[in-house]
Amino acid sequence: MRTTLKLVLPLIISVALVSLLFAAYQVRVQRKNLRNDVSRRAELLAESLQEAVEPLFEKNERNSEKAMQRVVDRFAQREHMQGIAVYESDKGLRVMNSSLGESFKQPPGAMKRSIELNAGQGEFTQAAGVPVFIYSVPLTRGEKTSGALLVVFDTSYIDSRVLLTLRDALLTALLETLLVSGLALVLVRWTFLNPLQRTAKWLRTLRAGETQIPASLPQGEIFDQLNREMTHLARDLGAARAAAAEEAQLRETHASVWTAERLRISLRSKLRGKPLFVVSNREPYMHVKGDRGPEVLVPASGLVTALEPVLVASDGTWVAHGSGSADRENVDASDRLRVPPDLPSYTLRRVWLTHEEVKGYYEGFANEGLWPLCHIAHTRPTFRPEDWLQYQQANRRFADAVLQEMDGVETPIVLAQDYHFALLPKMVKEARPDARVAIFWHIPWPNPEVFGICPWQKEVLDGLLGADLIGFHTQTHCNNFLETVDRALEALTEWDRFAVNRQGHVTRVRPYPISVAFSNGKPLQEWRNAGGERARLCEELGVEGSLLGVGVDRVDYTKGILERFRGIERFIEMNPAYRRRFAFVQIAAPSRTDIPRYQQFLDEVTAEADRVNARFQSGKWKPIVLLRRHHSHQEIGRFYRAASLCMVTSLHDGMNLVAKEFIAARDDEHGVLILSTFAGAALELTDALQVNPYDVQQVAAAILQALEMPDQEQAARIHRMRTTVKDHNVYRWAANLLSDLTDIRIDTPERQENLAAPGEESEEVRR
Ligand code: ADQ
Repeated sequence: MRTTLKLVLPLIISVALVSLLFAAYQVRVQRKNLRNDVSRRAELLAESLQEAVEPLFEKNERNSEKAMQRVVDRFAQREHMQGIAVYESDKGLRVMNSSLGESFKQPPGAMKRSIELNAGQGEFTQAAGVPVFIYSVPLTRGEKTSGALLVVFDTSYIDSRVLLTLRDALLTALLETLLVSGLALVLVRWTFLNPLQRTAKWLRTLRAGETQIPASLPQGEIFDQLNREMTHLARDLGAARAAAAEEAQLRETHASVWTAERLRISLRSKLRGKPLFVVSNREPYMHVKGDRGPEVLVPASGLVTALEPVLVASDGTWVAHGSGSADRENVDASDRLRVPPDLPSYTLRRVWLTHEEVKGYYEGFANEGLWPLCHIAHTRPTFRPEDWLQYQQANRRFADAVLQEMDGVETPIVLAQDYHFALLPKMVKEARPDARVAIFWHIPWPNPEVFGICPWQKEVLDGLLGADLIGFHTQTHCNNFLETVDRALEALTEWDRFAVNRQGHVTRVRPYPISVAFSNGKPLQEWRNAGGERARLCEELGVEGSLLGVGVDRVDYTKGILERFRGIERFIEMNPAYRRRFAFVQIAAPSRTDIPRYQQFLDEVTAEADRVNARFQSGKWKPIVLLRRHHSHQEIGRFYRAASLCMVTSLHDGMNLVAKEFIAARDDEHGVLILSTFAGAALELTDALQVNPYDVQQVAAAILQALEMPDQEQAARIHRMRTTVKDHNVYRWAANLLSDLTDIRIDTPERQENLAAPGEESEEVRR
């Protein structure tokens, strides 16, 4: 209360002062008006009496005195009137009303002045202690002013009226002050103090270790800003605490787990103050037009999680396609902006592409050509000369942007991402031979016969070999690449150190299995038990079933979604006891929908789910629940944690992060992973139930095995897989890749560097 009073005291004083000033003004105006009124009335009366009295005064006779007395007596009856008197200038008083009293026997000053000036004269004065107004008009006899007529008004009523007004005005001022102050007190408490107290309470709980952001934060322009900052602060504090706890725990267990912090510190010393340049098609932060101005979208990406700590530590630059609808309005004149928006720490350089370029380079050559070519999923690649032209042009555009960004930086470090940039390493290296350039290929590399289908395989290989280091997920992909180079190009393939030597330039080829950020600390979201979560999810979806399975994919023909549905169909067919008990939720994000094959595949997936459901559906139960939309990571996390099994049945996959995300999410050590042997992840996650997705019988059997697996076995398998994913998380991936890149000797490429042997890690990363 005291704080509130302190806050509103200046307001109370101001309101009181203004009210008092207004009261004083009112009183002044009233006094003036009443005085004007009485003087006007006196003047009018005196002038009309002057006309009546002057003839009698002129006669100067005894009986005229009586007549004058009658006139003054008759007129003296008016309101507030004290009386009338007539004076002779040399003889003094001639007639007056008795009410005037002794003090008027002597002529007052006003009378003398009116005779001297021969004009009406008035004054406010006191007579016998009573306030009066006197007005005097001259009386003439012949041509000479010889006397005066005096009108006297009692003005004590003016003071009493003014006093009354003053009292009312003071009362009003007091009431106003009380009302305004009361309202101000309530408003301040309501709109400021209470929300501030709630925020302060939250800060206290935050200090005590609670990282949860309260559901109802104070709203409003000021608070929105405050909330934004506080929320960031809470998140940062939570992350810092989790990192510290994780570090402490790791030290305790002597584990060599990589964390964002360890990566940041390690790479900072490796980069020796040099910035890192990352090139990818997709940007880490995208601006889109929203109803209330531009909004920032953060596409969920493991890559951002892994590379951001290094970019922040090195104040690096990320070059990417500006594909957001409000991207152009949110860059400076050099197409740059600082990110992350909450705490700008590195540069995002946006590259603009025309509609034709996007169609040819991204949709055409990359996604209709290289994607199906590299995945053995029996969708024919399409190679169009015009797409190839656009691919070259787009690579040139990105290369120019990187070159511009690294102008003035000595021996810069560049990491390009994926099959969109096969030509960029050579373009960069030709212009900047001092640069260390790596490219990470996120999809499989097929055998030489398959890659030979690409009409421009030589140019693609030539572009890639401009890099000093090429990374794949698995050793098999590395081997396929080296064999392809062996067959297609005139180059020295050094199988002993997994490198290609072309006219003195050495390209190392290494496997770096990508992963997820495995959080060791306390989960930010309160853990809810799987059973409860499952019941809630089923209710939200309107699904019947006590056992849930989950699949999470972009709707892509490489992910084996149709084969998965057929496996579920066979399982239900063979195990009727699971009808109405087991439901499979397929989270399916439509992807690349501008490409006809993808539109067609989305229809196929929908039709297949409908077909299987139509066979078995009964009441509220159906075997497949297809959710055709992008889900947030939080939403997906709920399904991961509630499911009894997760199915990854890719026909071919570089790695597959869904498999690792599922394992990372299950800190209850429950749940079974069914994993395709054709996903890169199968090499590491050997405790998954591995299946050939084309073998419908095997898939159905794996589902049964998963649902009937004893808890103990589930726990043992998932525990081992969690250890693997925790040790080989995405930070380790970045550490391995970037530390190998920084270890490369540019000046003497022929000399054997300190690089770890293929498939092994450097001593420093292993530690
Ligand atoms: P992708 O082919 O996209 O990646 P994947 O590794 O499974 O495949 O990663 C997909 C990511 O998207 C996961 O993080 C997943 O959670 C998310 N996702 C999938 N469906 C979603 C949905 N419906 N809503 C929201 N998010 C969804 C390529 C290669 C992979 C390789 C990665 C990383 O094809 O083999 O593992 O790059 O290198």
